[in-house]
Amino acid sequence: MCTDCGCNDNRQHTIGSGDENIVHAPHSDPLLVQVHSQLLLQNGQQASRNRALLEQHNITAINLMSSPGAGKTSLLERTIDELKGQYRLAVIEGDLETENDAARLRTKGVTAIQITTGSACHLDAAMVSHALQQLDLDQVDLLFIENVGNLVCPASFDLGQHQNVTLLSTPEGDDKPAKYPVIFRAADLMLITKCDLLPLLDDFDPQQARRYLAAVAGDTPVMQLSSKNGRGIDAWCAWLKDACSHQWTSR
Ligand SMILES: Nc1nc2c(ncn2[C@@H]2O[C@H](COP(=O)(O)OP(=O)(O)OP(=O)(O)O)[C@@H](O)[C@H]2O)c(=O)[nH]1
Ligand SMILES: [Mg+2]
Repeated sequence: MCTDCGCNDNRQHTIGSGDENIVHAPHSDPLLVQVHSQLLLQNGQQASRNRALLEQHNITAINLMSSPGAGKTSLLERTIDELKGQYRLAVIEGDLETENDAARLRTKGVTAIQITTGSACHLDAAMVSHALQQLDLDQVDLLFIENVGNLVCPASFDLGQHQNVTLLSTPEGDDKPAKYPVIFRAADLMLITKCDLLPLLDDFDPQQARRYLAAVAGDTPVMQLSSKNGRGIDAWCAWLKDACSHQWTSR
């Protein structure tokens, strides 16, 4: 897909039905590894600058990551309804194409900057830096960054955020933390979304999802919610308020 994170690396791999049939992908070409390392180093430097800028303006930044369609924008719509009167909110939206998500959020009365990445399957710190230049940072308390829908690459790119939130929607299956550990390990909070669908899904067990998460990410907190019926949104907003009350200083 993208040209810089290595996800289009054509390494051979096979997945079988049992452990004996799993062939682990071989290590990449050392030159490729070097290029990726350099890229991640530069990204990290830009992310540190982004974070310092946000902190100069007392802004808390939350990076939302999930597979496509897990409910990131719907959650933001709900969250904006709940918090609009209490915090000055802004959103940076990441998608390959279209301004649809930013347009949805603007109807809620918040500033939303859309980044269209073209072919890149994640946001990076330079893209976020560019978007930050379009915001009046003195008018923002809480900034959401909705990353491109993808359970792999976004985890590798620091954007300058203060907290990572990874969404797992119930129709995706409860085994995703086990299969995509990197993005769940990066999370400061996992949200199990679309919980209104649980009565219809006979094979999503929230306790099993929590166990899979614990196996890869220890005691990362988990919340269950639904943007459709509003259950769990209070606890999520309380978590956000707690994040906003924190005095962030550059790591
Ligand atoms: N039943 C149910 N559907 C939901 C919920 N949240 C979102 N959806 C639906 O899921 C679909 C995708 O929701 P979005 O909020 O656009 O998902 P997204 O993660 O922002 O998607 P991308 O930006 O494309 O990655 C829409 O049809 C939503 O109506 C929920 O809590 N319950
Ligand atoms: Mg979206």
